[in-house]
Amino acid sequence: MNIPTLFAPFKSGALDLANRLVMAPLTRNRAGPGQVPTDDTVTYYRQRASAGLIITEASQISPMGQGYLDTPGIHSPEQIAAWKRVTEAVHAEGGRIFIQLWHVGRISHSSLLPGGAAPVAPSAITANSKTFTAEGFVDVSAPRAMSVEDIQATVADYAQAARNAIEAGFDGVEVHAANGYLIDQFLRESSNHREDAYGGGIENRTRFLAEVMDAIVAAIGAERVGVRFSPVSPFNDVSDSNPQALFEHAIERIDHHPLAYVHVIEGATGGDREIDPGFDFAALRAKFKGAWMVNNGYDHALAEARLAAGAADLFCLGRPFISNPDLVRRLREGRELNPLDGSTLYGGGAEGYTDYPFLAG
Ligand code: 8OZ
Repeated sequence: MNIPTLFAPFKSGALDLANRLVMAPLTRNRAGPGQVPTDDTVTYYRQRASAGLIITEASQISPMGQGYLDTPGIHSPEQIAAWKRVTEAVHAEGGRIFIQLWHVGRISHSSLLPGGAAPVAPSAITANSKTFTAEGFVDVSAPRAMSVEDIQATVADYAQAARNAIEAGFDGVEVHAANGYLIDQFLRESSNHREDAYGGGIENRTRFLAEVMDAIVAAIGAERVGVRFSPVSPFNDVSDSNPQALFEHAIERIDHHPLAYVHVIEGATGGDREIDPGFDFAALRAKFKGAWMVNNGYDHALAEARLAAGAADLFCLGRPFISNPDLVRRLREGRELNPLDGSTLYGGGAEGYTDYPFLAG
């Protein structure tokens, strides 16, 4: 029997990866003025290029898509030029890199938005959630409900951001449809009370997702597009009475495109994997033809076990990639991992970003 290992190459569609370990998208709040990636960002991603695939930190598609201090964008010429240096550095090391396309919707604060604007959302419902601004952690601002024209303009912003990503040299894009941000706000009952074609039943609540995916696929081709869901996560104050039906329909609706992958957060984001034991991830996967990527609390043993069981193709690790630039080698050789310094996750400079040590030799 030929049991695949995490350390063997993975090929599917346009994905051609050196191994099955993926660096998760990780918000680090270290962009420079103009929300532009810095020299340290280039170094940080270059150091981690031995991941089979890097998914960048969430990067806003437009100024209105920003929700936290100092997160990078992929909408201005300066941002595109800076990301180009990142992709060149990763490619020079033989790595692959997708950028995560992000619109936060209502998870934002007016102080971060153009002209002090209110955040936008499917409905004018304030999230019980906090964000990080120049003043520290604060409650998110009250959003205004998007008009149909706002929705159409935002779909166009996603497509343009995807084109920008290709111009910047990315191997593809991951659409962030998880964690209670804009697309997830449209999907879930708790945040979407619209009475038009974008709200109500599952067919309508999945419409915005489908339009975003269609527009991005038309812009850059399906094989370069992945999407991330967190079907049972309550993160950022979203919930739904029937996530199984909702997310199965979401996948049915986009699976006609030969997408690069679907990426799911199993359980609560950054927390309990078993938050909803009734949710059937295998049934969700059965709706999708392409590569299946999983995330949440994986270590080497759990990833190998789930790979051997055929439960997933690609395994995302987050925090271990922050503190171990050479994580793939450490796992392959069974070496000890550097501990994570939780105090340097968000914001700051090189400390806790580019100064975690590699193994010698
Ligand atoms: C942590 C802090 C800020 C944002 C997510 C983009 O949860 C995030 C995020 C995580 O997807």
